[in-house]
Amino acid sequence: MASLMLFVAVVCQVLRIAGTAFFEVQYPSVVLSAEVGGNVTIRAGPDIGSIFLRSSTRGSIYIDGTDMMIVIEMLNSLPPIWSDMSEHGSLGTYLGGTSVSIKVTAQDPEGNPIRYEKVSGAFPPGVVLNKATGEISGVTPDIDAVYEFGIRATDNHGKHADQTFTILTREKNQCRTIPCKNGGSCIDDIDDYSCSCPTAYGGKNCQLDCANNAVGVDVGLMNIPDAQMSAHFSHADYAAWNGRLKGSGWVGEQVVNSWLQIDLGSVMDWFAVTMQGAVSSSYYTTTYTMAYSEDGDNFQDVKDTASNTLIFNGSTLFDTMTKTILPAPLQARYVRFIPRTAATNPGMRVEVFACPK
Ligand SMILES: [Ca+2]
Ligand SMILES: [Ca+2]
Repeated sequence: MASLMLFVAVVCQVLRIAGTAFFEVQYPSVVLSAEVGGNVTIRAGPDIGSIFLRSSTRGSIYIDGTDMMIVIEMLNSLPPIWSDMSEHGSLGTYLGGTSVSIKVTAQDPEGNPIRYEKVSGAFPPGVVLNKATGEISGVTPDIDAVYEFGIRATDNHGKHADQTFTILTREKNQCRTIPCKNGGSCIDDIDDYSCSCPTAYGGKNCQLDCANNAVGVDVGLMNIPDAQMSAHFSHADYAAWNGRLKGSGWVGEQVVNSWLQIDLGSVMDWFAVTMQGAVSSSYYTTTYTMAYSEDGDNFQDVKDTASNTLIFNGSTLFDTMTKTILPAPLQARYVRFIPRTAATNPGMRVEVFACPK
């Protein structure tokens, strides 16, 4: 206090130069001057000394409402530093369908939290970045590809550092597990495979024996709904949807022009049928022809190699089942049974054997 009193006593003075009033505090190395109606100036320099504005540990120095201590902290903040990654930023090579979890890491010299974001390139499809943790995770795509991308690590002051990474993916050969049965050959595909089946077999893995693969008209299967069964001329008590194998049977009103039709739901490779008479002992079909169509409008008869319409043997009694295998498989969505000869009225219960395409 004594030295301050001395300081005030020694250096305070009011000057008047050219009619302008000044208040000036002088100390040997610093000068503070205030002009009436004008500026306040603190002068320091090599010739006279330095000026220090000091805050305590948690103190603030405000200029126009801005805490200069925070500004200084931001100016002094150093950008994050990426942890030493493998050569060229490679994050590894992965087979298609691999579940990955890789962490990229940067540290902030001041120990502040870091956010991560992709700033260039592309991640493999199905792989994402956790912006808070730097974890790159997902399931790698089933293709041969190189994915290069840049990730930016940013601290709480907006200081950032970028790093480039690469992930290599390799297509997986889905045929290695030999999925195709019955002599089918496997074709590898993206995320998948397909089987090229011998003629008699079908299904995804050629696992279906087409001539014995019932589409499900049978009452024990019911894959074909009633709405996919129709007929031309039906006996009042024996509608088309009764024409299921082991059901009660469809019965036409007359032999000529009657038919029962099954919509398989999609175009299939059609191989065979089974026919049974209706439950009534007087209603069964002894011979019949078949027509087929892919669109439901344009039907053609099942013919032999000489282009003669084939006549098939139906039931010899109302309850017998007769299976007929086509001379060669046909592509059909709609299969029509057309009675030619019958006991009393033509009646039938049917099943269709086919493989999905
Ligand atoms: Ca920092
Ligand atoms: Ca593949």
